Amino acid sequence: MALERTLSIIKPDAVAKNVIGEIYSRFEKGGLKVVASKMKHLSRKEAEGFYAVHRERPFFNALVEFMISGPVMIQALEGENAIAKNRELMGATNPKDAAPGTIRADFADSIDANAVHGSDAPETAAVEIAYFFASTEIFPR
Ligand code: RTP
Ligand code: MG
Repeated sequence: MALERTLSIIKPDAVAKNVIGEIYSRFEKGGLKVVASKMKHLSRKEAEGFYAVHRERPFFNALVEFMISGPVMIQALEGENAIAKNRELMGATNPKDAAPGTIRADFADSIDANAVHGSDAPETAAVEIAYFFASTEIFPR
């Protein structure tokens, strides 16, 4: 098992539903520690930069519009196999396919408004954490 960090975003739909605490509780019960955290209303430029890998995908514009539609809660999570663990807690991208008890099954409305983001690999996790947090804003315990 590897001690990892991953970047998590509670998307505008879930922030609007007032379930930040419920989602943090899932992280904590799943053995993940919140080691950095900030609420932010992303600019278009920030959202486009964050999702640059998806720039050529047909859903890119809709994704950016959605991500700037309201404030998001951004956190770095740390724990054993944190990247896979977070994605297990999140459930499938489309909430229709998400396993019962996962964050997306319980809080997401659609593949667009799907409540949370989680990094998908160690390389992307490192880039995504650095995109939002300076090293002085990360507090491992
Ligand atoms: P995320 O990056 O947000 O953690 O989600 P993911 O890995 O499960 O999904 P990814 O393939 O990276 O896609 C990023 C986000 O784009 C939206 N999406 N829409 N309409 C579509 O076909 C479609 N496919 C993806 C989702 O909001 C997804 O979370
Ligand atoms: Mg992804």
